[in-house]
Amino acid sequence: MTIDLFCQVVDNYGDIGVCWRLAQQLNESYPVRLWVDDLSAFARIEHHIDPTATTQIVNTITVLSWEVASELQPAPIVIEAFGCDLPADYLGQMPQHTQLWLNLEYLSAETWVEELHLLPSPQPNGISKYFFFPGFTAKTGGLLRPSSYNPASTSTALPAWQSMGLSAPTTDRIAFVFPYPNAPLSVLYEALAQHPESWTVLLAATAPDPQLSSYQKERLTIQRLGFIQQADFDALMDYADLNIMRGEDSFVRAIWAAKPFIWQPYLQEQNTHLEKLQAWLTHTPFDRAIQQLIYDWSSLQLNADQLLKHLLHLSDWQQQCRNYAHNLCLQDNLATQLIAFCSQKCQKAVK
Ligand code: TRH
Repeated sequence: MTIDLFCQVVDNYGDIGVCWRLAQQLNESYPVRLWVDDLSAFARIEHHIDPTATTQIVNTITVLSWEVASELQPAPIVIEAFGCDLPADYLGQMPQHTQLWLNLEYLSAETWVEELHLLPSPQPNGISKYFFFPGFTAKTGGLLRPSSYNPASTSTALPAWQSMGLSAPTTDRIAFVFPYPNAPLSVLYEALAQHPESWTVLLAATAPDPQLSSYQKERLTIQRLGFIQQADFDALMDYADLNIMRGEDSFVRAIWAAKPFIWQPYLQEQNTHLEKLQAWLTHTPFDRAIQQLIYDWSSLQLNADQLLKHLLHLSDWQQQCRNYAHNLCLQDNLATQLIAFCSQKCQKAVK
């Protein structure tokens, strides 16, 4: 049972970030062909990808450019990520070959997700497409989680500093920061500079250049990263003392790192992203002050004293994050749930 997973890179790296993670986990059970419309974005987060090759195999996964979609037969199981429109020729051929078609939706903690998860929707080519919603509750498709993840013993591996072009930080603490351009980084720098311990800030490739006062320059070490592989990105989250993440994919991975973290959701019109953020926060076991801190980062209301207060009690904050990761682990992860659904549906089709 081959799975075709289709990824369209809309903007940023979340689409390919989620798809690459998912492809590797599904590939533990079924052969996977990952179709990507923008291989150059993929190559930035996975250095084994050749952006000019329309067909290649990386980590035993066949990676295909959308350009060759008319040349190959559709797989028995087809997953489109985030409602991407599949190539027309491919859609036309699906009825002869495809048993199950799924749309992997964006992550949301809003309550309507439970009602829509796994609903079928008949399509013009005659096949029903099922909506698969990731989520935080038992009635959703769960979260992408490393398959070997154990909340009781999270990774203590050293990041591959040299291969990332970095020297190992020598400060007391490390903050790993992957923000949207409007994030209140000046507040972060102000708080970290006042902290009694010394801090290194690892700034992701896409982050704005830091604007520091001379006092902050003395107190803080800033290391700017180039684009690093997703596996290295994850290792940094596991190693850092504070993760400031964004979007969808790095946010979920930060949960499993079980270190103090702040999530900044993808910016949407009319502040819809703040509603999404609030829906998630009310699901978390974080205390009121931590919830407020995370909300205020995205609503741009945060002040340095508020952040510093939590940085001075990092171990309390970390314990809350550990408990949260532990609780969420009681739920099957997204890849396991997807595989179970595919097996159930395809068995029915064979009978
Ligand atoms: O890049 P993002 O902002 O992606 C966003 C969101 O997913 C959003 O929900 C979606 O609607 C929009 O894209 C289209 O943030 P995200 O989701 O955290 O994805 C970033 C991925 O890129 C993640 O897998 C980590 C990876 N990455 C690296 O591996 N190396 C790097 O150097 C960088 C900067 C990122």
